[in-house]
Amino acid sequence: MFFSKSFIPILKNNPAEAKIKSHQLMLRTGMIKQSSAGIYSWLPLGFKVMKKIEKIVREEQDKIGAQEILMPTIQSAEIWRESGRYKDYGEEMLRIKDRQSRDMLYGPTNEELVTDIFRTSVKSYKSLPQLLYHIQWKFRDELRPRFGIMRCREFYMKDAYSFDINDDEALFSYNKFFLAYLKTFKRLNLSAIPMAADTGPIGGNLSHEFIILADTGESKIYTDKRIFDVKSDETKLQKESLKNLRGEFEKFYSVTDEKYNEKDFNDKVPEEFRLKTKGIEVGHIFYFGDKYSKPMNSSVDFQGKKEFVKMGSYGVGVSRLVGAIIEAKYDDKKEIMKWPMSVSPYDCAIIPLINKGDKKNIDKAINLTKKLKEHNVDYIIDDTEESFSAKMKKFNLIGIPFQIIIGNKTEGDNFEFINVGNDSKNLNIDEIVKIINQSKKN
Ligand code: P5A
Repeated sequence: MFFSKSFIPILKNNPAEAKIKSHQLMLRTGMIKQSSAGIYSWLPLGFKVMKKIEKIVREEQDKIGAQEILMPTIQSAEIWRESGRYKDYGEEMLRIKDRQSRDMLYGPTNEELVTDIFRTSVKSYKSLPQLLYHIQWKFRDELRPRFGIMRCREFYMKDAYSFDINDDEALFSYNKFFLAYLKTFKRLNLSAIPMAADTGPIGGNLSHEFIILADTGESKIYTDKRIFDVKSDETKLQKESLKNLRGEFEKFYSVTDEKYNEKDFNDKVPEEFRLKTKGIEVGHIFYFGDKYSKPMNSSVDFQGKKEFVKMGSYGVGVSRLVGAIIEAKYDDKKEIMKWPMSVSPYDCAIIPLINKGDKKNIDKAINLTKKLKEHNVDYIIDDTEESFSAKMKKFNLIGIPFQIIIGNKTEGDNFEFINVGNDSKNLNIDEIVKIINQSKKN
C-alpha cells in the first residue's frame, strides 16, 4: 500500500474537543470520524485495528467451545416486556416504532433475545451446556457520551451467553469465560485485572469487571498489587483447574468503586500492597441464574421435571479496546504510539526520503516489497513528498511498530531499521523479515 493512495486523513493538530490521548490520536490519525454525538464511522486504519482485535476475541471464544451466532441490532419490545426490563432500562434504550406502530428498539444488550432463541430450540438438559456468542453493534443512549469511542452511544461488543442445568455447571461456564478473557487480553498485550464488580441493570450477584490500569480510565479501583503476579498460563479447561484459577485471583482484594469498603481494604491488604487508582473496563462478566429464564419461561426437561436454565452473560468492549490499547501503550514522554504487533494496522512502515521529485528511494522501497510479501509482512510505503521529519512525526503517531528508513546514505543491501522506541540498526532485508516475523509469534 502506498500512503498517497491510502485513505488515512491525518489532521495537523489535535482536535480541541478531544480530551484524552486515545480520542486525540484516533481523530488525528484518521482512524475514526464522528458522524453525530457518540456515533462514529471507522476509517481504514481504525477498522483494521478493530478487526484484528475482533479476530483474537473470536478465537478465544471458539477455544472454550462457544459457538458464534449473529443476532440483529433491532429487537422487538415484546421480549423485554416479558423479562420486565422494558421499563427499567429507561432513557438509555433507543426506542423505535415501525410502520405498523409496533414497539421496537436498538439492542443495548441481548439477554432477552438469546433467551428467546434458546427456549424455542432446546428442550432437554442433554443439550447443555450451550455457550453462544455474537459480535454486533449495540446502542446505549448515554447521557454524556465522551472520550471518543471509549464511552460512545453506538459501540461494537462481543457478548456471550451461557445456559446450564444447575449452579455448579453454570459456574463452570462462568469460569471458562473468566479464563478466555485473561487469554484474550494477554494476546492484546494488556494486563487486565479481574475485579469483583456491581451487576447494575444486567442483574445477578456474581460479577467481574476486567480492568486495565490507566489514569484516564473512568472506573475507580482498589486493589492488592500482588494480583498482577497471578499466572493463568497453564490452566486446563477443566472444572477444578478453572475454580482454582479464579480462586488465585480472588485471594487478593480487588474491587471497583461500588464494591469498595474502606475497612475491608485496610484489613485485607497490607499497606505496602495497597493500590487506589483508575482503570478502563474492557470486559464484564455476570452470573444471574434464572433472572431471565424464569420470567421468559425458558426451561429444559430434566428427568421428567421442568428446570429453568441457569444463565450468565459475558461482554467485551471490542471497539472500546482500540482506545484502551492506545491509553495503555502511548508513550507520553516520547510522544510515540506503538501498537502491539497482534493488532497493528501494518507490520512495517517503509519511509523513503524523497529529494525534490527524485524517486530513486521509492524504487528502492518497491524492490523490498517482494520479500515482504513472500513472508506475509504487511507494509505501507510513504511515497508522499513530505519532509523526512514530518514523516517521522506522522508515523510516530500512527504507531506501526517497525520502520525501514531509506535515506540518501542507504547503499548496498543494508537498510536503517527501527523497532519503534529503540535505537536504529543497519540490517539486510532477510534479517528485517526475521525480526518482524519473530515478533508476531510473541
Ligand atoms: C455482558 C454481555 C453487558 O452488557 N450483557 C451482554 C452484558 N455488560 S456491560 O458491562 O454493560 O458491557 C460490556 C462491555 O461493553 C463495553 N461498553 C462500552 N463501550 C463503549 N461505549 C459504551 N458506552 C459502552 N458500554 C459498555 C465495556 O467494555 C463493557 O465491559
